[in-house]
Amino acid sequence: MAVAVVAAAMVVLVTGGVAAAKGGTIGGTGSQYLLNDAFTGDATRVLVYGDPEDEVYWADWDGDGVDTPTVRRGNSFFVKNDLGSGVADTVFLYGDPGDVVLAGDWDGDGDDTLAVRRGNTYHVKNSISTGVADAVIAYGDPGDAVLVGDWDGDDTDTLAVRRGNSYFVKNSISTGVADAVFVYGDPGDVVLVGHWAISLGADSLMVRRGNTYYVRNSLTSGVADNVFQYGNPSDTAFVGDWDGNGVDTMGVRRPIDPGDELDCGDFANQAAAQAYFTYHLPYYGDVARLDADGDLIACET
Ligand SMILES: [Ca+2]
Ligand SMILES: [Ca+2]
Ligand SMILES: [Ca+2]
Ligand SMILES: [Ca+2]
Repeated sequence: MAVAVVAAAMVVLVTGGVAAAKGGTIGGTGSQYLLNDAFTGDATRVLVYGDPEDEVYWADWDGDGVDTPTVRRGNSFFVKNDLGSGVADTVFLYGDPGDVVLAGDWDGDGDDTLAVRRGNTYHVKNSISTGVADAVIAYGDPGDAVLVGDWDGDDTDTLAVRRGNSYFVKNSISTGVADAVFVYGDPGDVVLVGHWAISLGADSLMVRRGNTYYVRNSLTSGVADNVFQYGNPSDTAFVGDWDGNGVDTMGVRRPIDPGDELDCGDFANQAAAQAYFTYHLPYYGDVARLDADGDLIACET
């Protein structure tokens, strides 16, 4: 892996776009997850889990090589360890309800566990259990977007902070300056972290623009090594290893298509109809045909 620059100090202060980070919550809405084991074609697995507004994390909770979802409600985590339908396999409590949490394999033993972020301090825990942190480190600034990945290929996940389109990579769970700095994409890009091919030694980035993804195979500046399209621009995208082959591929989160099942009379008031219309519009258009005159106001008469 080429190292672009060794940072003596991180002094650049640029606020980038929202980073969809490996490690953090995937964001978005909907209880349907459409996964693909390659970088082309249609979804090969469709999973429904949790509720549409749940906070969701995808990681390898049991160390079998397959990434699966966990839903967080307050400080309760509902872990699913396979990609089938059904209820949680495990429920555990962790941190405080308002904590920012990140998932990663901090100790390289194969399973992903949580770290709590408070400002620029990270309380790293190497087991899925309540109790004191195994390590507490400081990195970057409190407002930094942070990414989790195995940047050097030693099987342990560590942090990188993003400022605009600059990435400050740290290869150990320790306080200190960045081990490498590089630039990729634009400041407003959504960025995803993954291991894109067996032949690659470490994780690297892809940026998302609409439903087009620009994959870079190294932590260096330069043009994309692979460009592909997946899903719809309105989807929430995330990445993971769904078949356990060591390669991370695409998933998207999207609400379930409710079909044309409701009419204006089924809603308590116009506001409720409008909320339903607005929520589904980006994914399925006017699915319940609530906006007959096409002015984007539902059930106004
Ligand atoms: Ca797993
Ligand atoms: Ca671990
Ligand atoms: Ca590493
Ligand atoms: Ca895979």
